[in-house]
Amino acid sequence: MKIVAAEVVVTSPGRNFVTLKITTEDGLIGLGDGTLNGRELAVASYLRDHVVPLLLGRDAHAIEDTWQFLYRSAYWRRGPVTMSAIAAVDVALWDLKAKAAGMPLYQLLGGASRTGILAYGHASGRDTDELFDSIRHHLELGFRAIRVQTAVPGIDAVYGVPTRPATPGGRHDDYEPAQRSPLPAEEDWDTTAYLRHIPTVFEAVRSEFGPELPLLHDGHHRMTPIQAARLGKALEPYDLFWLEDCTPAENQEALRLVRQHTTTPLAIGEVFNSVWDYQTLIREQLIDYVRSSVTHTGGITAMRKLLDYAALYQVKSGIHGPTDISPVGMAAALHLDLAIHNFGVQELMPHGPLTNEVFRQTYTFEDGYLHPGDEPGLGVELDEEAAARFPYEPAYLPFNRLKDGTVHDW
Ligand code: KDG
Ligand code: MG
Repeated sequence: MKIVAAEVVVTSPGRNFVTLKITTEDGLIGLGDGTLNGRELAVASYLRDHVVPLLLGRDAHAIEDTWQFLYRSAYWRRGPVTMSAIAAVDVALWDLKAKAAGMPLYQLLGGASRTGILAYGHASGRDTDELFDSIRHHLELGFRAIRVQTAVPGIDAVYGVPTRPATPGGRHDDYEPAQRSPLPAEEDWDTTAYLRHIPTVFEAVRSEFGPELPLLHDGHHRMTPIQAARLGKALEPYDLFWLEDCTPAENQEALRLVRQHTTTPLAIGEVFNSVWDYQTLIREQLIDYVRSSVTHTGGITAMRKLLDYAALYQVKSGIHGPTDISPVGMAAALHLDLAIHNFGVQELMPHGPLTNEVFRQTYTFEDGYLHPGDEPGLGVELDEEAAARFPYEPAYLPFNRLKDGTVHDW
């Protein structure tokens, strides 16, 4: 199955996406997602300028060998740009192998371990009324697990809570962090105000919606270890499914301190890109859920190994699924979710109609559960004519400053 062409498609149907399209000599097409929010063109160049020439003429079936070749021959290992580029190739090759086999990808990964993939949705509000309305809306959509983010008194803009709808006429809980602008937006932050407020929000949500609904929360890397420990402890009465990214986790050992103080389950890793970023966290059982995405962590090949390693320590999956993972990356995640034994939950932030026009998907969401569908391969097609109508537009994630002007983690 010789590779005869590899093209990088950058398109912006509502937001930017980088897609690798690999064609084999018998005309099969494989797709891979290489989208890195706010740094898309770096991955596009890595692929176009450095990887595509290495792919032409290779055997598309040799997935492990291609992965090891791209990882080791670069000499400069890891990092989000490299690992997103490798992921794009890896996922496109798995798509091709499954199409050649005439099977949905999950069959090649060992077959389905479950009938559906529990998904959590994002509820948010500027105040309790808006938040409750958003939770009810998500329950009506069928979600059986819900992430809760709210505004904090005294802070103008908080991660996960839109100050205005992302699309004209959209709902107020329709959140898209990347903003199309020549410069990143500046937001403000105050951890003390946040720590005071969040437990009161969960108390209100539990008394309105009862004890059973699985609730999640994303701390988005903003606390020190001792602050994170305090929040975890304060949230224990509200029985969270998980507290995500409580500290910036470059320092894996920080989680030891958090873990000593709280039984609130911890999820981490959406900004990680290698199993090495988790080595201490998993081996010492300092976390409960792995948040990596297939797109930023070297593809199916690397994620399968990471999740198998996690399984040895009863750590489960919670694959990252925001809108900046394209439908191709999302489909790859769903095939993996269905096949692995240590599945936990899958994030679902649905894409808008423009994105769905460019990427035609077969995955479904019904009654709270996702399924990748049974088309051969990933089950996603790229409409290149539609993609060409939406050229790349510069977009940045926001960043934070404290009241005294210091830059803070966003
Ligand atoms: O690009 C940044 C987003 O992917 C991130 O902010 C989303 O934290 C996020 C989440 O949990 O979905
Ligand atoms: Mg997150």
